Amino acid sequence: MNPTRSLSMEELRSAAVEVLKVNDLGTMTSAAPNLYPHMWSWDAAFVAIGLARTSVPRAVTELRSLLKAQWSTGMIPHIVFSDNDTGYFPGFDRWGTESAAALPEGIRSSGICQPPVHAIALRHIVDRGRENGGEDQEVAESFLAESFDGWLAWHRWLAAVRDPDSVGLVEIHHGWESGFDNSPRWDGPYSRIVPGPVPAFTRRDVLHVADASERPDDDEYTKYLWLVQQMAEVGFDDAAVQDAVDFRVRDVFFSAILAASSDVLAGLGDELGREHEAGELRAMAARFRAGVASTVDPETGLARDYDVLAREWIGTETVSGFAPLVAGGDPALLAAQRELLRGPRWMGFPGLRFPLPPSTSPASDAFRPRTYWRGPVWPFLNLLLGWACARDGEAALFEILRSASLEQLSDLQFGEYYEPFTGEPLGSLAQAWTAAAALEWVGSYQGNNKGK
Ligand code: 9WN
Repeated sequence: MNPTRSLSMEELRSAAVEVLKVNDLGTMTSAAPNLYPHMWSWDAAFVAIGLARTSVPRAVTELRSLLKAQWSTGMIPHIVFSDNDTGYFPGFDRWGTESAAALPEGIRSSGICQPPVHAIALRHIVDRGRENGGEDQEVAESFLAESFDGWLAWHRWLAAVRDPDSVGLVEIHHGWESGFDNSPRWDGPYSRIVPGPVPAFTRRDVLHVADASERPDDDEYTKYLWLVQQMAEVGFDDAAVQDAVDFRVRDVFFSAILAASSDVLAGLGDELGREHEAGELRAMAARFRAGVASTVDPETGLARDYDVLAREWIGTETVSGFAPLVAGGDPALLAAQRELLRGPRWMGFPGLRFPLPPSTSPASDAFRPRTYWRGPVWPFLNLLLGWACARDGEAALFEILRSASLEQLSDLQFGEYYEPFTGEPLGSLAQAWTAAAALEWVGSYQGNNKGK
């Protein structure tokens, strides 16, 4: 967005605020008004980052609601269901988590998790609180003190339960855990799953998008439900799930987020005088950062996932290959990755509407420009990449991501994902984390330009 058009920036800000209001269910924010009428774990973290730009107390409420749903094991579930039982499939009744021993009393949640972006959101809340001072600062700091142990338990659970052999990579048991549901990353593992009988189902997601081909297909959904069923049969017990489930993959992008977030949580721990735990978190960050770096394919320069059951690397050309940029670490690796990201297979691919990375490289055979995680651009991911650039002092790439994102989002549609060549918003409109990303980009722009 042209910086001189500050009026548009203000318009973008207020439209984004409106979207978060539309999705506001009181103490949680729905991921989207129709398609996703519940709270999703990693969406909630991005939403909290956006909310912190408008109301620190409301941002705190968002994370507090999520943390209330934390299982006694430490896991934070990927969906916390609202009372809207009809809008989304699979709903709480289909998950079978009711009988899971670790589900907290009175909570309705799914039984799997999503990437741990939460400490990064908490850092944003504390920073905004301190900038504003007064009550905002008090609310943010007391939430930090109140919630630190919850986030710590979450990170410990991921490290102990999902990386029992300390390879520095998080094992996931469902494509939904990655948040990249039907990415070509998972085509290999899913192709080997032969689902047993799955009770009949009626999908609702396809009712809420203009074109059903923008979503995963029914065969994909049958496998998604089969995995849920396998986990439900063993009561979502951590050890039993690992033996029972047909999908076991070490997810490099999830691992990178755990590395980055653990460092951030360590910093917050220092502020609370929890040096011992901060040290533990820094060691965790180092372990997962090394795990992520160890997956990089020397030929393509991209990080890879690992299929545990098939014992093979997954080398698809998706944006998750840039996991090292999120994890941080070795300057030479990061410099090479930034060059690749800005190069002709990614942000520099000819004809892109905006220089923003598609979820799958357009140069790959797997690329589908309109289908969900198979090609479209996801705005929240660009915010995450931008955050990592700011952390690493990479002003040039940060600025490209920010100005392109502001341009993209100035259509005021807040699409869930975007067609890379036309810039058309796809999936759901008024998607909460897209609006939150807009608020954060606008806020960071205005914050840097105060008094100019
Ligand atoms: C399943 C809410 C979520 C995101 C995911 C995205 C999509 C759900 C779905 O929507 O997943 O969890 O039903 O398709 O893939 O990243 O958290 O926005």
